[in-house]
Amino acid sequence: MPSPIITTIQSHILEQQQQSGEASGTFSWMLSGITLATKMIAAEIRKAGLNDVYGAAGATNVQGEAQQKLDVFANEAMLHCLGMRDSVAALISEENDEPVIFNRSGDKAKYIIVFDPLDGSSNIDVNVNVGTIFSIFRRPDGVSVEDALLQPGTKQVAAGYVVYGPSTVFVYTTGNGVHGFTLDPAIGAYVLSFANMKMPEQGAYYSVNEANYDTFPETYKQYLTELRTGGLGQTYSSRYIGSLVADFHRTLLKGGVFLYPPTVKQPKGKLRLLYEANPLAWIAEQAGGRALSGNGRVLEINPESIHERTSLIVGSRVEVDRLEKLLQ
Ligand code: P6P
Repeated sequence: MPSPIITTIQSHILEQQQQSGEASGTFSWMLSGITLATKMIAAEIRKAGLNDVYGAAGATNVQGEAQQKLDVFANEAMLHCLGMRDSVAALISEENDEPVIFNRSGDKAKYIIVFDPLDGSSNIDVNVNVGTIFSIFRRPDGVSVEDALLQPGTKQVAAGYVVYGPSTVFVYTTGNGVHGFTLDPAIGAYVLSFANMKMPEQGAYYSVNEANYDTFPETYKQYLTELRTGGLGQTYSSRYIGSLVADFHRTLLKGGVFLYPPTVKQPKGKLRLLYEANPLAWIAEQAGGRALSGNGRVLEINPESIHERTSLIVGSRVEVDRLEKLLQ
């Protein structure tokens, strides 16, 4: 018999913001902009194939990637729902070359939100999980918006993602642990389904695009050989969905390691620091895991540009510790 007692993400966010000391109401009002936008995106994805949202939109984004129609829809949903929140000072999107800066009077516009509106969208047409990733920073008092756009991941005040899969799951942290909510389509609400998520100390999966193996730096090849030959005291299976949010979500739940090492094509790594690596790194650490860039902790990187890329190794402590030791 299902219980009628539920915890919605709205009530959970209000509790969290009281603990995190963010201004009452402002924070939850802003996060509600993200939950609304992701419900709109989920609804559109569920109809993919019936509503002419398959395929390319005919443009390319700042990354030089062909924008899918759903990329455009998702980006517009996030920009619209968040732009309406007067506590938002600026928005940075994977799909926009430049930041969207709101010249709002007074000091209310305190937050900068960076996001990838629809990560892995090339998988949409083959019905594979995709996701939205976001990260929220405060604009320090007395600092201009422009000067507050590039902050290290340690300064995040909230981070999360939504994975659009068999169910739509919203995972977030404000620094008090990691919590997951499942969208209940019957009532249109995100309902608490994973309280205080903890990443296993060690897992049974490693996740990497093996097609790039020959161009990995030697240390990464040695590491993968160790994983394959029981070097970490157990056998592993390989799982690679090719959709970062889906590969990360599995790693958060089951443990193991996801890695996107430097390659010849992307010597600095492929994944974007601000709206992919940073939010997932913070969630991993809050859940007891770790996240490295190959040159240290992801969260300590001082960004130099809003779309900069990084290598990413994220997952359980045992697996990430081992690679860190090999890299040293
Ligand atoms: P590759 C999707 O395009 C994406 O940005 C991430 O979602 C995913 O982890 C990665 O690229 C996959 O890249 O080079 O393995 O196809």
